[in-house]
Amino acid sequence: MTLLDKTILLTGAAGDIGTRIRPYLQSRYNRIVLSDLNDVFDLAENETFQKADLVDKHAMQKICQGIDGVVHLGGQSVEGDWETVNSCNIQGLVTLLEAAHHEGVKRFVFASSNHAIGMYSRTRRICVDTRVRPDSRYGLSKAFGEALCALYADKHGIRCLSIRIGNVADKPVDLRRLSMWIHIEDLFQLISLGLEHPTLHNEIVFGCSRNDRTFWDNAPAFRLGYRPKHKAEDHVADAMAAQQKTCPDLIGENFQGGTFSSAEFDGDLERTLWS
Ligand code: 15L
Repeated sequence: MTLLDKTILLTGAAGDIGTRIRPYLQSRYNRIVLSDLNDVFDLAENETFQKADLVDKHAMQKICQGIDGVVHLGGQSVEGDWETVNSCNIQGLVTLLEAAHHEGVKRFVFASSNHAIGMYSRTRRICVDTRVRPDSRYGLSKAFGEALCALYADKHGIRCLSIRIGNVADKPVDLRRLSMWIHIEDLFQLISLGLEHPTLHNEIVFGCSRNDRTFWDNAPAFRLGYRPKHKAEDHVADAMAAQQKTCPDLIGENFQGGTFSSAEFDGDLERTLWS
């Protein structure tokens, strides 16, 4: 198969999604630059690795040289204290996008998260224009990232796609994930739309497969041409069996963000759910 003549930077390459997505990138693009704070192993012929910290301005400028498109999975991927979230996900993203702009990078795919809208009730069906309702400091950093992408798209012409990823796994691991699971092959489809769609300006899409129980109206993704292949419902028996083994979470079970929503929760449950 002929590979597209593009150089793609993948941050967070040593992480779970980074590791899963690498074979797909390898089979589609000519050159892939992997980056992470941790080591990455088993490089393919068309992969190189640069160990780098997202907040290191000089390292980010160097790494963005000659890059056509960035797939940004790096940073903090779960809840953290303010200092960590600020450094990894706020400062780190600012540094990377600023470097991308400086080096003339044309495309930026941002791994946002369902936790940007995790305080919505599971009874609500929302679209990407529904206002953000972060369920955590981590979720807030993802909402910030989506807004930062808008700024760099509108002011500097970088074509941006923010993917509010649900949950990447071999199959949905509980009841909540039946609504928001995404197979890695479907996620790659979204990523490649971000890297290649000819008229993309700046979009937010939900990163989920063909899930009957979805909380989300994913019309912008379908308009870009997204056609997910995988269905959470094909794994319903396994997901329900796994759900039986999870600890009850009387707060989290109401919210799209699950345990991220219930962590540190001391608010007014009814008022939050119905507003
Ligand atoms: C996320 O954003 C996290 O990165 C991942 O670890 C999962 O917790 C996922 O959301 C989820 O909501 O299942």
